[in-house]
Amino acid sequence: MSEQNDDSVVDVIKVGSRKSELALIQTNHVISCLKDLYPKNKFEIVTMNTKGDKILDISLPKIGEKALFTQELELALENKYVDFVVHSLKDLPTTLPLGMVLGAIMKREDPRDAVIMSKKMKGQTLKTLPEGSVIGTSSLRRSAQLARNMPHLKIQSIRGNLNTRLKKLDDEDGPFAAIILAVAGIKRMGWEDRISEYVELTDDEGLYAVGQGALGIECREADWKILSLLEPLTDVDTTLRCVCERSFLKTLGGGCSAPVAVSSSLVEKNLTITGAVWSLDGQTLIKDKMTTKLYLPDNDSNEPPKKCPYREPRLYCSVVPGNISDMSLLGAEKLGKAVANSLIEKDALKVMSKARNEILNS
Ligand code: DPM
Repeated sequence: MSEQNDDSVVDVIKVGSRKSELALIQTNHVISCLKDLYPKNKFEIVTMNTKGDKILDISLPKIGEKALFTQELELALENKYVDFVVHSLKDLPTTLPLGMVLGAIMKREDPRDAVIMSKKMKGQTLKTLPEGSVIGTSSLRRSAQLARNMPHLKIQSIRGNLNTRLKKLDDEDGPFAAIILAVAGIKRMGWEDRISEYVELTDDEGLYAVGQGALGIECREADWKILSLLEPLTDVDTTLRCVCERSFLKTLGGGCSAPVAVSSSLVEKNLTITGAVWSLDGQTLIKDKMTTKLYLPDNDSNEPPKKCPYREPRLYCSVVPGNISDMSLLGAEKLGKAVANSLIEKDALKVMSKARNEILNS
């Protein structure tokens, strides 16, 4: 009885999720981290199908909507039907709908891409696959990189959740020799033993999608209760890198409608980002790399983060700063912008709008 009267016992927290196995694995992971921190809280998952789950016969770039996998969940958030939603960060637009924020970005999994070979091609690599072998992907980024580096391969769109894709790959009568997927998703599904190689192409140094491998938790901007609950889940390194990557993408103005990729690192206090844009056929590649030193407190100092003293917390590409200093976040944001502007000077926007038109007319 005394438990019931305890002030710290709060209502059940409702967590929105897509219905796919991967989405549920990710949502359950976040809930289990929160249960470790707050053993008295209760969580309930509310699952939903999104437009992206329902439309399976049109390629994603052609649908061209930015919030394809998030819209229904965001509506549920807005209507207070759920309290937060766990997303793969790379599926989230760089600007969230009004009133929505990323309350936390969690520690990133391996952000690279990997190849899963069909059983009939076991032992092969992308390089050794016979001329004309079909690779399944609906990512423009992956197909542009493949077209550029592996011209002997054919690319064919493949849709559906990860389980569906693996089934299509293993179908004896199916067209696919291999598929390319994010290592993060493969690992979370427990399919690591199916990875046959990591995608490391000649001129790409393992470039990946903005935010790939990280989980973002979306909640209402004014919901301080949920915001303070989520704050300890923030991973400083991942958040700084992802703010930089998102600021790069935001400056380019790209959703998933053109082949864009990044690679980033934070070593000591040096934040580095490589950003790249391709033409659809991979023939044109515009790329640059920059580094900046961030104003991070030393690991052994107890110095509190420097906050803007006279304002509401500032957002960084819709990310709540958590316990990270504004100075370092501003540095990360500026670096992403600088690389994007350098690509723009080299005509990246022309390459991107050409890609968009080609998709719309295809
Ligand atoms: C986005 C892309 C893809 C997903 C585009 C891209 C891949 C689509 C495809 C924005 N979202 O990466 O260039 O390959 O046909 C997605 C996956 C994950 C999150 C699956 C994957 C899991 C990894 C993660 C789909 N979204 O990329 O293999 O959490 O980062």
